[in-house]
Amino acid sequence: MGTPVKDAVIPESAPKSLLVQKHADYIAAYGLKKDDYEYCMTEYLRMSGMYWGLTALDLLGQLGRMDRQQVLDFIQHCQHDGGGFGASPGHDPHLLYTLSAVQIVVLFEAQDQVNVAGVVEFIQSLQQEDGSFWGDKWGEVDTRFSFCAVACLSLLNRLDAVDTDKAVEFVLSCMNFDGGFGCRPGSESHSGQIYCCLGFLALLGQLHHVNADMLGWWLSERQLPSGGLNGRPEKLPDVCYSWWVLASLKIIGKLHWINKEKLVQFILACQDEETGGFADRPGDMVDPFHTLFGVAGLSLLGQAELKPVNPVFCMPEELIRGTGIHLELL
Ligand code: BD7
Ligand code: ZN
Repeated sequence: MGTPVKDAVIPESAPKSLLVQKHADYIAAYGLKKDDYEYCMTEYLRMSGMYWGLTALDLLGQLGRMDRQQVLDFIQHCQHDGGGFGASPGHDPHLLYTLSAVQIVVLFEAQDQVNVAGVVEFIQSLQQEDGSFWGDKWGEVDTRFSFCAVACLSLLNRLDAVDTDKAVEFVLSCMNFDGGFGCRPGSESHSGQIYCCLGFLALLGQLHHVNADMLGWWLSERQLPSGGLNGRPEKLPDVCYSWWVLASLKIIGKLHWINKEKLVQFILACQDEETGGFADRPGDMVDPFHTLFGVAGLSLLGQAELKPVNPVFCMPEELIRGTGIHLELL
């Protein structure tokens, strides 16, 4: 007898169609309950939370429901003199929240409302001799930060500000024998990290370094009998990993290597019919993070009611086209 596969169970009663209006209402209401326990507990990642909610709403075609100026005021309060953004006012600047802030600025086409030159200087100051990036002044290195840096600079059309050759050299040094990528040289492959490294290479026109057949095989092995995808072998499926894995497959031209119908069925089953929103797995509590990646995953799978999503930025394709960014996928 082999080891049983860890997997989710989809109840017969689970939703089978996309609850567009429920999700839009859930997101629009989330930002209003500022005294909520859940809301307060997520202050340390608020800027990303705003990006998740606003992007989900935009993909659902309802960004116009949010107060644009209120969001931009918040963002301005989070920018430091050095140019970087913190998660909330008074929080230290970090590349993670700087990317979320830049993504929101692009969603609202509000590039004139922030100190762009400062953002560029902040990112520039974090690149190291070996091409890697620190996330902030404390010096942690991670391929996520390489992606954040290059994604921000691409959106701001300032890739000239860093040494991209060195940056590529570092990310390639994190490639493993299984074709995947980890957070640093020698770290094990992880689908979140793979997504960041593929997005990074796509933005710099360096995807030819990737072994698409080997990596595509590893990624498609993430699909479980329930139809959901996990992030690493032996883990449970999770809606957000559907996104990291699916977007990665899209970038390397292997989206057809998974069973799309089964994945759509899994993602739809993660919706909460009563509250709106998506959970990580059927029956769990919903949150804005899994709601964005559920919606984005369905968009990548061709869901008609949603705007097409860009697999590298996880933003509406129409906006990325508008920036003039040149993105060559495999
Ligand atoms: C960061 C930077 C990027 O450039 C791209 C992606 C990321 C990951 C980041 C994000 O999505 N930003 O938009 N992830 C998070 O902010 C989540 C937040 C979270 C915390 C707790 C519960 C749910 C969400 N974080 C910090 C995570 O570690 C989540 C946690 C989790 C979600 N589901 C199960 N656990 N994991 C996660 O994002 O994994 C994907 C990932 C890992 C490494 C690199 C890139 C993606
Ligand atoms: Zn998750």
